[in-house]
Amino acid sequence: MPSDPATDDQFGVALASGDANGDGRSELAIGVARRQTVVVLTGATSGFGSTGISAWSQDAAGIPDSTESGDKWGSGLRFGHYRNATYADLVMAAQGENSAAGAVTLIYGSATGLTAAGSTMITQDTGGVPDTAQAGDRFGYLR
Ligand SMILES: [Ca+2]
Ligand SMILES: [Ca+2]
Repeated sequence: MPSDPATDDQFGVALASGDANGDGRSELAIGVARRQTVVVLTGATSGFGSTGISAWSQDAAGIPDSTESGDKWGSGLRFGHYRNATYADLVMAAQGENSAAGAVTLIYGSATGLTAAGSTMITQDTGGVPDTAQAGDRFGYLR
């Protein structure tokens, strides 16, 4: 596991399963919202092990925006097939982004699992999305 547990990390505040690498076995995404991190365990015939673990944040290469205290990135998680039927993609909510205006990041699945390539962040200021991002909107709040 990346990093050690600390008080109030909120490890597991959100959970989602989906087959990001198209091998028929689900990956498990775990939100660690107070660490602005999402940990993904890769499904395998032997079950989850110490390999096949990745950690995602807004500071990861190719992921939009940057990590700020209070983003609560990973406070909501969903897998879905937004691009094709084979690889499940992961949507991550950051309800605290920009003074809790909120944001949603979409990371696509691929043959090698989730990839930063093509990842995108959606807010109420994204073209075509109604309204404007305002403090406290909590866009993407899932609960
Ligand atoms: Ca899989
Ligand atoms: Ca941010």
